[in-house]
Amino acid sequence: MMLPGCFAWPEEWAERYRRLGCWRGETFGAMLRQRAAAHGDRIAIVGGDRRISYAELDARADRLAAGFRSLGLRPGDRAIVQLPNIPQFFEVIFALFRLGALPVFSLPAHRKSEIVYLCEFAEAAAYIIPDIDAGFDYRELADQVRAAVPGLRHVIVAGDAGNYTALDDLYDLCAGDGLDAGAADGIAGPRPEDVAFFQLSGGTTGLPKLIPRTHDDYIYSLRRSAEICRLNESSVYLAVLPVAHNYPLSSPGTLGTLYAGGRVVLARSGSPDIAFPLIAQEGVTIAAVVPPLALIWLDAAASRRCDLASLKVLQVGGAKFSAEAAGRVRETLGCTLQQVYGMAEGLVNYTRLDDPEEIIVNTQGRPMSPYDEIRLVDDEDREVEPGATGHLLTRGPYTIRGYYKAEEHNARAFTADGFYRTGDLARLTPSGYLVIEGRAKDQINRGGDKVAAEEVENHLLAHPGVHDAAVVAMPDEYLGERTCAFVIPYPSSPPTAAELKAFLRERGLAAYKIPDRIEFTDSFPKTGVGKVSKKTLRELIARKQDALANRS
Ligand code: J2J
Repeated sequence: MMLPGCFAWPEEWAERYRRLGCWRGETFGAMLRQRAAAHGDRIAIVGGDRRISYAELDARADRLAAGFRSLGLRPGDRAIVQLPNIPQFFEVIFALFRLGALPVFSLPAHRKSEIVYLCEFAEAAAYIIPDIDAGFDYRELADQVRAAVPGLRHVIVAGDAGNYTALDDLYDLCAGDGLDAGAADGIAGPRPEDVAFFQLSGGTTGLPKLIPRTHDDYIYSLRRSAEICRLNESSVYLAVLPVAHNYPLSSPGTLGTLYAGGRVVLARSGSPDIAFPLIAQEGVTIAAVVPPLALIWLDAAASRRCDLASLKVLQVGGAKFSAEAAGRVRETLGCTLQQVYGMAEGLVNYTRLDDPEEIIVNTQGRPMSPYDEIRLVDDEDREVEPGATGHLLTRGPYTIRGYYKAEEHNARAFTADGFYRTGDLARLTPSGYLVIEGRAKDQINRGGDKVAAEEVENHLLAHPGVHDAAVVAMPDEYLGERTCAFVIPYPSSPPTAAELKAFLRERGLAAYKIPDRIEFTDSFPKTGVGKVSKKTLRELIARKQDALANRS
């Protein structure tokens, strides 16, 4: 039975995806076991001064799974995993997979507001964190989360645990009691069709949605991604983006690299000072970045001596990469650019490595699976003319059929026949490649970090001096977009912009969601039917910025 609150694929579709060979009945636990059998001594993960072989990763995942079980974690339990790019991330998630407990992947930037919500909504049994990362003490965050969520049973800390449970101690809690692919002590391991974990949606609503991904569907996406990116045992993948995010996790990402028996190199930051020496030392063959980071790499490579000879593929995705910058990648970095347009809900598109340069530079790729279905429709869900821009809808062997416990939202986010409404505006080239032309969803894409306007608006509305708020994207040369909040204050107690930002921080909102700019106004422009016209607000702020830029 599917976890309550999760939508399974209708049985005839599940059968079809099995018959077509997409879903092959694999699980993450078994996948690691097989890779350890085939490549035991090869290095799977490099992070800091640790080099972990496949055999070691497999054994440590077993020991940790047994430790989690001794602690009281059970199959089906949810664990919020908020770890940075450290090797323990992989030991933790494979241990949870083996146990059949479900990671909920949060980002290192999330704070009290996001984590409390996730713990409550997912009814989490455990919260797994580092001690201190990037100068932030996650144990203090855990103190606040514990106070707000009494149901949270365990806080597990990688590093100095303080008052909490040390991750390190769990490896030896039951020496010798490894979990044999999850089957020990009557615990049946998860089945391939079971939900393996939850990803977070970029979000368009007040609260982020949880995306249930099954072993079968996700492993299919890893296999296809690894094929398209031509990964094999000699591939070395550099992870600079936060590894919990769907893109560096699966496109092909760290898990796709492990699927192919390659090596994952973890970087704590994407800065060229850290990433470039790692590329040279470890012989990195493929790396994945977001557009703002690609721009930094292009500038750095053009202005300094660096040895990037091993790098064959630079993937750029998460937000639109300008054709101008895309055109500079091959010459400046000496590697092939691969554009990646994907989403945690499923559908991922790649330009292929041997595509003509014109396609690589100007498109966001084509679907990775021949069984991905794409529809481009107008506001009334009618197919648009060939070549015209429309709302992109999709359905396929690794695209979810519904968010977790979100019946009402699902009715809007999916069509009756199971297509996901991506919220993106796209057109198809005659050769079947997608070009992303914009977005219809109420979201700001801040250089790959997604900000749901409504979530920020709700926090602003909680301030006693705010009568109304509307959050929109404003163009930004570097990040593509930044966030601007238009605020109608109460005349009796108008807050300042600095006060509002401090207020949002105080409420525990992740830093990337704090508006970059706040504009006070006494009314909002309206659409014909009387709704706030965000289009007009976007145009207003873009004009203001233009005027500013021209003055300086
Ligand atoms: C324009 N917009 C893009 C691109 C994502 C691979 C790659 C990215 C993600 C991701 C992912 C874009 N050009 N190249 O999960 O596996 C915007 C779209 C999309 C949304 C999804 C993967 N690549 N986008 O970014 O769930 O608006 O996944 O719907 O975070 O990012 O965001 P997210």
